[in-house]
Amino acid sequence: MKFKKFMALICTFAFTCSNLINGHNDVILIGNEKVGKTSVRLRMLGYELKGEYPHKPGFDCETLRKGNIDEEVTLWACSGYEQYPFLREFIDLAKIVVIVFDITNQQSIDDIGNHVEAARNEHKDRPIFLVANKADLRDMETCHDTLTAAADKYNIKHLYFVSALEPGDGIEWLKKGILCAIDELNEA
Ligand SMILES: Nc1nc2c(ncn2[C@@H]2O[C@H](COP(=O)(O)OP(=O)(O)O)[C@@H](O)[C@H]2O)c(=O)[nH]1
Ligand SMILES: [Mg+2]
Repeated sequence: MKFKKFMALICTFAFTCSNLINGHNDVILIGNEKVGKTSVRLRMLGYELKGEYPHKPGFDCETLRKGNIDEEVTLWACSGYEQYPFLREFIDLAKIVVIVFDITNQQSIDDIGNHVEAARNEHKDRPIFLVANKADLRDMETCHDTLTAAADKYNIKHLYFVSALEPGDGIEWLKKGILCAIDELNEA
Protein backbone atom coordinates (compact mmCIF):
# COMPACT_ATOMS: atom_id res chain seq x y z
CA MET A 1 0.00 0.00 0.00
CA LYS A 2 1.34 3.47 -0.89
CA PHE A 3 2.44 5.63 2.06
CA LYS A 4 -0.06 8.43 1.28
CA LYS A 5 -2.93 5.99 1.07
CA PHE A 6 -1.82 4.37 4.30
CA MET A 7 -1.70 7.75 6.11
CA ALA A 8 -5.16 8.67 4.77
CA LEU A 9 -6.47 5.40 6.12
CA ILE A 10 -4.91 6.00 9.54
CA CYS A 11 -6.41 9.54 9.71
CA THR A 12 -9.86 8.33 8.74
CA PHE A 13 -9.59 5.52 11.22
CA ALA A 14 -8.67 7.95 14.03
CA PHE A 15 -11.54 10.24 13.05
CA THR A 16 -13.91 7.30 13.03
CA CYS A 17 -12.82 6.12 16.44
CA SER A 18 -13.28 9.57 17.94
CA ASN A 19 -16.77 9.75 16.45
CA LEU A 20 -17.70 6.38 17.80
CA ILE A 21 -16.26 7.06 21.23
CA ASN A 22 -18.27 10.29 21.35
CA GLY A 23 -21.37 8.12 21.10
CA HIS A 24 -22.69 9.50 17.83
CA ASN A 25 -25.73 7.90 16.31
CA ASP A 26 -24.22 6.17 13.36
CA VAL A 27 -26.05 5.02 10.29
CA ILE A 28 -24.14 3.03 7.70
CA LEU A 29 -24.96 2.47 4.02
CA ILE A 30 -23.77 -0.76 2.45
CA GLY A 31 -24.47 -2.58 -0.82
CA ASN A 32 -22.85 -3.74 -4.03
CA GLU A 33 -20.66 -1.53 -6.15
CA LYS A 34 -22.51 0.98 -8.40
CA VAL A 35 -25.92 0.52 -6.80
CA GLY A 36 -25.90 4.21 -5.90
CA LYS A 37 -24.70 4.33 -2.28
CA THR A 38 -22.68 7.49 -2.83
CA SER A 39 -25.54 9.12 -4.73
CA VAL A 40 -28.16 8.25 -2.09
CA ARG A 41 -25.84 9.39 0.67
CA LEU A 42 -25.13 12.74 -1.03
CA ARG A 43 -28.84 13.32 -1.65
CA MET A 44 -29.73 12.64 1.96
CA LEU A 45 -27.08 15.13 2.99
CA GLY A 46 -28.65 17.69 0.65
CA TYR A 47 -25.98 17.83 -2.04
CA GLU A 48 -26.45 18.13 -5.79
CA LEU A 49 -25.16 15.14 -7.74
CA LYS A 50 -22.25 15.69 -10.10
CA GLY A 51 -22.14 12.73 -12.49
CA GLU A 52 -19.89 9.75 -11.87
CA TYR A 53 -18.21 8.89 -8.59
CA PRO A 54 -15.15 6.66 -8.86
CA HIS A 55 -15.43 3.44 -6.89
CA LYS A 56 -13.52 3.86 -3.67
CA PRO A 57 -13.20 1.02 -1.19
CA GLY A 58 -13.31 2.44 2.31
CA PHE A 59 -15.71 4.67 4.16
CA ASP A 60 -17.01 8.23 4.27
CA CYS A 61 -18.73 10.00 7.08
CA GLU A 62 -20.78 13.17 7.41
CA THR A 63 -23.36 14.57 9.79
CA LEU A 64 -26.95 13.88 8.77
CA ARG A 65 -28.53 15.76 11.64
CA LYS A 66 -26.76 18.16 13.93
CA GLY A 67 -27.76 18.56 17.52
CA ASN A 68 -25.75 18.65 20.65
CA ILE A 69 -22.95 16.13 20.60
CA ASP A 70 -25.13 13.25 21.83
CA GLU A 71 -27.84 13.93 19.29
CA GLU A 72 -25.69 14.16 16.19
CA VAL A 73 -26.49 11.56 13.60
CA THR A 74 -23.61 10.60 11.33
CA LEU A 75 -24.12 8.94 8.00
CA TRP A 76 -21.50 6.53 6.77
CA ALA A 77 -21.05 4.81 3.46
CA CYS A 78 -18.94 1.68 3.39
CA SER A 79 -17.65 0.09 0.20
CA GLY A 80 -15.64 -3.04 -0.27
CA TYR A 81 -16.00 -4.59 3.18
CA GLU A 82 -16.03 -7.96 1.41
CA GLN A 83 -12.40 -7.45 0.28
CA TYR A 84 -11.28 -5.55 3.39
CA PRO A 85 -12.60 -7.42 6.41
CA PHE A 86 -11.51 -4.70 8.87
CA LEU A 87 -14.32 -2.51 7.46
CA ARG A 88 -16.82 -4.91 9.01
CA GLU A 89 -16.01 -3.32 12.35
CA PHE A 90 -17.77 -0.16 11.18
CA ILE A 91 -20.84 -2.08 10.20
CA ASP A 92 -20.87 -3.78 13.58
CA LEU A 93 -20.62 -0.45 15.41
CA ALA A 94 -23.45 1.35 13.59
CA LYS A 95 -26.90 1.63 15.15
CA ILE A 96 -28.74 1.34 11.86
CA VAL A 97 -27.70 -0.38 8.63
CA VAL A 98 -29.09 0.78 5.29
CA ILE A 99 -28.73 -1.82 2.53
CA VAL A 100 -28.95 -0.30 -0.93
CA PHE A 101 -29.56 -2.33 -4.09
CA ASP A 102 -30.10 -1.37 -7.72
CA ILE A 103 -33.57 -2.30 -8.96
CA THR A 104 -32.14 -2.87 -12.47
CA ASN A 105 -29.24 -5.06 -11.34
CA GLN A 106 -30.17 -8.67 -10.55
CA GLN A 107 -26.77 -9.40 -9.00
CA SER A 108 -27.32 -6.64 -6.46
CA ILE A 109 -30.71 -8.18 -5.63
CA ASP A 110 -29.20 -11.67 -5.30
CA ASP A 111 -26.50 -10.28 -2.99
CA ILE A 112 -28.91 -8.64 -0.52
CA GLY A 113 -28.67 -11.77 1.64
CA ASN A 114 -24.89 -11.32 2.07
CA HIS A 115 -25.37 -7.75 3.25
CA VAL A 116 -28.15 -8.79 5.62
CA GLU A 117 -25.80 -11.38 7.04
CA ALA A 118 -23.11 -8.72 7.58
CA ALA A 119 -25.69 -6.40 9.17
CA ARG A 120 -26.97 -9.06 11.56
CA ASN A 121 -23.54 -10.45 12.34
CA GLU A 122 -23.18 -8.83 15.76
CA HIS A 123 -26.66 -7.43 16.35
CA LYS A 124 -29.54 -9.70 15.43
CA ASP A 125 -32.21 -7.09 16.22
CA ARG A 126 -30.65 -3.91 14.92
CA PRO A 127 -32.91 -1.93 12.53
CA ILE A 128 -32.13 -2.62 8.88
CA PHE A 129 -33.43 -0.39 6.09
CA LEU A 130 -33.75 -1.90 2.63
CA VAL A 131 -33.52 0.63 -0.20
CA ALA A 132 -34.26 -0.09 -3.86
CA ASN A 133 -32.44 2.65 -5.76
CA LYS A 134 -32.78 3.73 -9.44
CA ALA A 135 -36.56 3.58 -9.25
CA ASP A 136 -36.63 6.05 -12.16
CA LEU A 137 -35.60 3.14 -14.42
CA ARG A 138 -38.50 0.80 -13.53
CA ASP A 139 -42.24 1.17 -13.13
CA MET A 140 -43.67 1.55 -9.66
CA GLU A 141 -45.23 -1.90 -9.55
CA THR A 142 -41.92 -3.64 -10.34
CA CYS A 143 -40.15 -1.55 -7.68
CA HIS A 144 -42.80 -2.36 -5.12
CA ASP A 145 -42.92 -6.11 -5.89
CA THR A 146 -39.13 -6.58 -5.97
CA LEU A 147 -38.67 -4.63 -2.77
CA THR A 148 -41.42 -6.37 -0.80
CA ALA A 149 -40.29 -9.82 -1.99
CA ALA A 150 -36.74 -9.13 -0.77
CA ALA A 151 -37.94 -7.61 2.48
CA ASP A 152 -40.18 -10.62 3.20
CA LYS A 153 -37.40 -13.03 2.40
CA TYR A 154 -35.03 -11.39 4.90
CA ASN A 155 -37.63 -10.19 7.37
CA ILE A 156 -36.85 -6.48 6.97
CA LYS A 157 -39.48 -3.99 8.10
CA HIS A 158 -38.16 -0.67 6.81
CA LEU A 159 -38.48 -0.54 3.01
CA TYR A 160 -38.05 2.32 0.58
CA PHE A 161 -37.67 2.74 -3.12
CA VAL A 162 -35.92 5.89 -4.21
CA SER A 163 -34.18 7.54 -7.10
CA ALA A 164 -31.03 9.35 -6.15
CA LEU A 165 -31.12 11.08 -9.52
CA GLU A 166 -34.48 12.66 -8.77
CA PRO A 167 -34.39 14.34 -5.41
CA GLY A 168 -37.77 14.32 -3.82
CA ASP A 169 -40.16 12.29 -1.80
CA GLY A 170 -38.34 8.96 -1.79
CA ILE A 171 -35.07 10.32 -0.44
CA GLU A 172 -36.88 12.61 2.02
CA TRP A 173 -39.00 9.73 3.36
CA LEU A 174 -35.91 7.59 3.72
CA LYS A 175 -34.13 10.30 5.68
CA LYS A 176 -37.15 10.90 7.91
CA GLY A 177 -37.53 7.15 8.49
CA ILE A 178 -33.89 6.82 9.54
CA LEU A 179 -34.02 9.80 11.91
CA CYS A 180 -37.26 8.52 13.40
CA ALA A 181 -35.75 5.07 14.00
CA ILE A 182 -32.73 6.70 15.68
CA ASP A 183 -35.05 8.66 18.00
CA GLU A 184 -36.95 5.48 18.87
CA LEU A 185 -33.69 3.69 19.66
CA ASN A 186 -32.59 6.56 21.88
CA GLU A 187 -35.91 6.65 23.73
CA ALA A 188 -36.00 2.89 24.32
N1 LIG B 1 -30.78 6.18 -13.25
C1 LIG B 1 -30.22 6.26 -12.05
N2 LIG B 1 -28.88 6.21 -11.92
C2 LIG B 1 -28.34 6.32 -10.68
C3 LIG B 1 -29.15 6.49 -9.53
N3 LIG B 1 -28.33 6.56 -8.45
C4 LIG B 1 -27.08 6.43 -8.91
N4 LIG B 1 -27.07 6.31 -10.26
C5 LIG B 1 -25.90 6.13 -11.13
O1 LIG B 1 -25.31 4.86 -10.83
C6 LIG B 1 -23.88 4.94 -10.91
C7 LIG B 1 -23.26 4.47 -9.60
O2 LIG B 1 -23.63 5.38 -8.56
P1 LIG B 1 -22.73 5.56 -7.23
O3 LIG B 1 -23.48 6.46 -6.30
O4 LIG B 1 -21.35 5.94 -7.59
O5 LIG B 1 -22.76 4.05 -6.69
P2 LIG B 1 -21.94 3.36 -5.49
O6 LIG B 1 -20.78 2.63 -6.14
O7 LIG B 1 -22.89 2.39 -4.86
O8 LIG B 1 -21.50 4.42 -4.54
C8 LIG B 1 -23.57 6.41 -11.26
O9 LIG B 1 -23.38 6.48 -12.66
C9 LIG B 1 -24.81 7.16 -10.85
O10 LIG B 1 -25.04 8.34 -11.60
C10 LIG B 1 -30.57 6.55 -9.69
O11 LIG B 1 -31.36 6.68 -8.76
N5 LIG B 1 -31.04 6.43 -10.97
MG1 LIG C 1 -19.53 5.01 -3.96
